[in-house]
Amino acid sequence: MDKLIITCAISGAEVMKEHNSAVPYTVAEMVREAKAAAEAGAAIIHLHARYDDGTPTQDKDRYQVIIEAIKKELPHMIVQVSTGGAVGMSRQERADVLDLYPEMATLDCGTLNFGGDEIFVNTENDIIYFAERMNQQNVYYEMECFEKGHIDMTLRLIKKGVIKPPYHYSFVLGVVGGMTGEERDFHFLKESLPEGSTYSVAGIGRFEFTLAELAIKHGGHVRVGLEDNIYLEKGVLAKSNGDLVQKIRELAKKYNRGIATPNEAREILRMKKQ
Ligand code: KMH
Ligand code: ZN
Repeated sequence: MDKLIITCAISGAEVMKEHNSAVPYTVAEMVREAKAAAEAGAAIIHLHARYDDGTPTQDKDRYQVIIEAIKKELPHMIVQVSTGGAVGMSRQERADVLDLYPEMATLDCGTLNFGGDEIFVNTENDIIYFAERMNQQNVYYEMECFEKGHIDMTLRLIKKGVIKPPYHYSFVLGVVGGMTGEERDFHFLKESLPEGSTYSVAGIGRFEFTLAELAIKHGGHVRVGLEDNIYLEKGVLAKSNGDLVQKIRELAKKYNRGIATPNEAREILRMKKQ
């Protein structure tokens, strides 16, 4: 089995300090959380930019400042920017960060309910727009799938030549309105992937660690972080993103999976050399 790639979703766009005071907003807080995640073994930082008051933003200038600050401390780290942004943002707003030619970005592969009245909109044309832009700009994409229909969408777009290899997926499971992250969900999605794909899992809330363990056991990769889950265990808030990554590190030991460095992650995912 390949070494385990741990992604840490340090900030998100919805979780706030009121939920967990470690959620980073300022540039300094972003760097602190990225360093904690890296020290515990994360190879990839999944990043949503925030303004100092916590408001999520896709503004490329804000992203640039945060990425440069992270890279100053962690020059080898893979920074994966979000093109999902926050619920309600327009396609153009979400795409602003792509002007920075990031090394890696998310490609959200379908629409879903996001709890209450919220809908996270990703029309077929949105997906085509983001995929084509990232193809042109040589941005490596991680395809976020919140349910099986999203994988089916990628299969159609692969056939049309819109989505190009290497195929790297992320199963984001447990969102209110999306697919749950039970064991059968995991196997169903994994078995639906095209030949030669790599994948990572991101379990939301209570699914974070159970889903991670399945992926570790079956050769997949893992994302954790305050974006997805704020608890280290039931009723115990994580003190930092590093706590969550550390827990995955311990789980990986149980299954004899080594932990990939950022450069090893680039090899495993068949990313272009930087
Ligand atoms: N904040 C969610 C609405 C992504 O990063 O690409 C979308 C999201 C997906 O988090
Ligand atoms: Zn995200």
